[in-house]
Amino acid sequence: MRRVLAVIVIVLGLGAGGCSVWGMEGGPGGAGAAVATASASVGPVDAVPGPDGVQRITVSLGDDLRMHPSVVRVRLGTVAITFHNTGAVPHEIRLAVGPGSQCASATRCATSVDSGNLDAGASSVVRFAVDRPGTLPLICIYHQSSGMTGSLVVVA
Ligand SMILES: [Cu+2]
Repeated sequence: MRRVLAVIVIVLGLGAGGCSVWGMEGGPGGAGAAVATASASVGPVDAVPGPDGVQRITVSLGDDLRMHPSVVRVRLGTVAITFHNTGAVPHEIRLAVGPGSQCASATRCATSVDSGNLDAGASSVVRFAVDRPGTLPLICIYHQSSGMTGSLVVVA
C-alpha cells in the first residue's frame, strides 16, 4: 500500500513538471521554441511507469520542427507515447518498432506505429510493446528532411 502511494506521488510530480514545459512551448513563437530545442539535446528523458506498469511520456511537436524531448528512454514492456502538436504546422510521427517488438493493443499490430496526422493542437497516443533492447528511430514523415527526428532508447 505504501509503495503504491509513493508511485502515485512520483507520477503526479512529474506530471506537474510536464505542464510547466508545455506552458513555455505554448507561448508565443520563437523564443520559447529555442529554449525547448536546447533542453531537448541534453539527453534522454525517461518514460514514467504508471500503476498499471505502462510507461508513459508526452512528446511535444512544435513549429521549430523538433520533438521535445527528442530522445526517450524506456524499459522493456508496454509503452504509451502521447504525441502533442503544440504548434500550427501538422506533423505525423512514425516509429519503427522492429521485428522484435509487438503491439500491446489489438488495434495496432505492425512493425511500425504511427501517430496519424496531427493538426494544430491535436494529440494522439501510440501504444506498443518492446521486448528487446536497442535504439528505434522516431521520424516525422513530413519533416524528416528538416531534421525532425528522434529516437526511442530501449534498455533492459
Ligand atoms: Cu513534423
